[in-house]
Amino acid sequence: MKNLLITCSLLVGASAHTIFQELWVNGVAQGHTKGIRVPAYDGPITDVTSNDVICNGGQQHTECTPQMQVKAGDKLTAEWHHTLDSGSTGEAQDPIDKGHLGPVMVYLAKVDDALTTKVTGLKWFKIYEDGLDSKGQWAVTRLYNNKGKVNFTLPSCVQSGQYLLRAELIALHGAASYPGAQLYMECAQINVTGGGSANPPTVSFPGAYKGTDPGIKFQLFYPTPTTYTIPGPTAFKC
Ligand SMILES: *[C@@H]1O[C@H](CO)[C@@H](O)[C@H](O)[C@H]1NC(C)=O
Ligand SMILES: *[C@@H]1O[C@H](CO)[C@@H](O)[C@H](O)[C@H]1NC(C)=O
Ligand SMILES: [Cu+2]
Repeated sequence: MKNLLITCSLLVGASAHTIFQELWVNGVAQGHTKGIRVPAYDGPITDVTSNDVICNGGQQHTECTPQMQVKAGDKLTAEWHHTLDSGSTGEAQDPIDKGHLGPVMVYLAKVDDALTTKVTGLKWFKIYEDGLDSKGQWAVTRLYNNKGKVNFTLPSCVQSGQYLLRAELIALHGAASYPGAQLYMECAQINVTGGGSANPPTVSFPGAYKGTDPGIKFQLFYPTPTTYTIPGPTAFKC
């Protein structure tokens, strides 16, 4: 790789949180941390007005790998683990502490060059969201039970080209006041082929969330919630 203002070093954080660190395409793993701007530290972002909420701060690629090749309509899987090296340890806090309950979301932003693009100033649209179901189970519990994996579909009508794919999990155990909700997000670099001509409405990061959003300032305990409003726009469908 040449002329990249990024490093390829792998630094491992040590705290009880989580990192999106592997993308699967149609059931095939693309490689651990490959094509994902993984952070050195697994801790959350809590300031929803900060640029850190875009793709987890000024974090580095750990691999100088290029875009992952995906086709519009492909089945994708985002895989989270507690730390970058906890995936095979079987520890109870992998993929995340069970008490870190909340929603899971996926966004896309079209870019000229996914490998080198800056993360500021991009226009994002949501393609997946999962919150609290009618039985009272949270998206994070489903993620935990699926060993960190979340399946979603890349809409078949999105335009071909390069994107950052922002996969996000919000833990609400401290969200009764703001700042308190813990936002965990990383951005994968993808190159989409076989797309359509969709022109979905977009939002900005920061900007898409406010500290007063009912899905950001949220009482997780007493009484046990029965409904939850996922923050951000509704997920785009073709
Ligand atoms: C997710 O997709 C994979 C294949 O891509 C499949 O094996 C797995 O059962 C799916 N998981 C869920 C929870 O649907
Ligand atoms: C993206 O896919 C197109 C079509 O296959 C290909 O021509 C192009 O080289 C790819 N770009 C990158 C950066 O992978
Ligand atoms: Cu945590």
